[in-house]
Order: sequence, then C-alpha cells, then structure tokens
Amino acid sequence: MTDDELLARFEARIDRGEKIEPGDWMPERYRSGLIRMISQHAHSEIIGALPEGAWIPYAPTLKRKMTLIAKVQDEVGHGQMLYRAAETLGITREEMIDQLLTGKATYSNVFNYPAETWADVALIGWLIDGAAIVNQTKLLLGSYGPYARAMERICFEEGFHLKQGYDAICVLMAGTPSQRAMVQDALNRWWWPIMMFQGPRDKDSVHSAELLRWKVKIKTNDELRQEFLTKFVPKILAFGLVIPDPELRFHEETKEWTFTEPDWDEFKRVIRGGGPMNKERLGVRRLAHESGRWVREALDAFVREGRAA
Ligand code: BYC
Repeated sequence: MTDDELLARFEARIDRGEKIEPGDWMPERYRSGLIRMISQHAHSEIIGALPEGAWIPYAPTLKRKMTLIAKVQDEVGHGQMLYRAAETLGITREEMIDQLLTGKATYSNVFNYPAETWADVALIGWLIDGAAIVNQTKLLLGSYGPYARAMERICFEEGFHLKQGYDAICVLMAGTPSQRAMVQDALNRWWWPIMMFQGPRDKDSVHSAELLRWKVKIKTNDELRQEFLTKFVPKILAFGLVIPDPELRFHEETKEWTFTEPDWDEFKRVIRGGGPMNKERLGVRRLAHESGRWVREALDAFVREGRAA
C-alpha cells in the first residue's frame, strides 16, 4: 500500500472509533505527537506530586496525612503508567526522564508555583484535580489504546483526589475567619495558573488541529476551559468565595463564559523554565534521580547476571 492509502485506512479506523494499538501502522506525526503529549503528561504527574508532597509532614491531622500520602503516591503511579504507555511508541523511559531533567521537556504550568499554606494543598486537590478530570475524562475516549486505557485508571483515582480536596476545603470554609481567609488567599493566587491549565487559547494552540483530527484530543483547549468554569464556578461561589476576576460572566444566550484573559506571556515564561518554582522542582527531581542511581545500577547488574547464568 502507498503511504496515502495507509493514511486513509488509518483515518478511517479512527473515524469508526477503533483504537490504534502499538504494532499498528501510524503516521510519524501521530507517533511523535503522542510521545510529546503523553511524556509531558507523565512529567506533570511526577513533578505535580512535589507541591503537595512537601506538605505531608505538616498535614493538620493524621487522617489528612494518610489521605495526602495516598494521593501523592497515586500521582507518582500515574506518571509510571504514562511513561509505560509512551514507551509503546518507541521511546525509552530513560530518554523521557533525561528530557525532563535537562529541561528539554516541559510539564504543566501549574506546578511551577509555590504551595504556601495548607489551603493551597486543599485547593490543588479540589480545583487542579478538578481541571485535570475535565481534561482527562476526554482523553480516555482518545484513539491510542494504551493512553486511553491508562486514563481509565487515572480518572478513577482522580475522582478520589477531587473528593479529598473538596472535603478539606469544606472543613476550612466551615472553620474560623482566618481559615476562610486562607482559602480565599489560595484562590486568589491559583486562579490564573488554573485558567491556563487547559492550554493556550484555541487561536494560539499549535498542536490542536492535528491532535483533534486524529482524536488524540477530543475537545479544544477553550472548550475544556469553558467546561471547567461551568462545573466549578457555581461551587466556588456557593462557598462565599470571591473569584479574582471581575469580568467573569456566564451568558445564558450562548451558554458561554467570558473572562479576563490570563497573562499568556507569563504562561510562556513559566512553561519554558521561568516560573517561581521551576528551578526548585527540577532540582528536587535531579536529586531524587541521583539518589536512586545505585538501585538502577544494582537492578541492571542483577538482570545482566541473570541472563549470563
Ligand atoms: N502547561 O498546542 P497546544 C495532574 C504547551 S497532571 C505547560 O495547545 P496541546 C496532577 C504545549 O505543550 C495532568 N505547557 O498543546 C498531578 C505546547 O508546547 P510544546 C496534566 C502547556 O498539547 C499532580 C504549547 O503550550 N494534564 O493533573 O495541543 C497533582 C502550545 O499548546 C500547557 C495533562 O498533561 C500547560 N498547561 O494541548 C495534581 C493532560 N498547555 O509542547 C494534579 C494531557 C499547553 O509544543 N495534555 N502547553 O513545546 C493535554 O491534554 C494537552 O497537551 C494540553 C495542551 C491540553 C495540556
């Protein structure tokens, strides 16, 4: 078959809703686009464990500590599942980790900001995991089998993350005035990074057109942002919290939100390494990677000797 015929057959399979599996023919740009997106997603899970992970020793109660440990462990597990899904496309885990540690690969903008108080931890669990669920429940309908299947497990666990974050917010909002003020302060700082979480505006999105055509993405960045607002703004307001955007408005006629655009120059700076916490986050990962070197070397030696025996 010619390349054009192979492409037509590949696209027809996607149109019929079939999953593409690792050994199947796929266009090179489908493969490389998936590697970029899945590995970036994996890095986000691994780095995303850090802001909350740092709060484990300071969790206010034993129950919160146990819950947070479980959540952070889940996030790292998501990273491992996603690295495994990306490996089926012909890249090794070592290559992906090297890209992360050398700053060649990027990860979600939101994890380059500090988690200053316990309310930040609660808010991350509620709204960042909430935004992630909006995104990931679409990705599980995606065309690449291993990524879509990893998403099933991940979405299931994200549901628990969201509930524990919401529960922590409920407790703080039913608490003292200073606890409520702490949540408001966290919301003021996290609102704009969260508004950027679903990616740049559709008109500035580089990869969307191709990824949508091949059903790697199911919704556009703007559609996901709208869905997040529809789901969460009423809940945020129901707590009596104030969203730090005076322009935020829902329009009944169009069923759409209008809002102040976040600072997209800041977004670009942050994802390219210029955020307040980029250096620290990567520094922690590099240290962890170095500390684990002896384990990797011991395992390699074990496998080599096992083969030789
Ligand atoms: N942050 O063409 P576009 C979690 C980049 S972790 C950083 O629209 P695309 C959690 C984009 O890569 C789950 N960079 O891209 C963990 C591209 O740059 P490059 C995180 C971003 O791929 C622990 C450029 O901007 N979720 O939930 O079509 C604790 C142009 O963008 C971001 C995922 O990873 C961003 N926010 O669409 C708690 C979901 N947005 O690569 C929670 C999987 C865009 O050309 N990923 N960029 O240099 C996706 O769904 C899509 O990749 C995106 C972006 C919607 C994020």
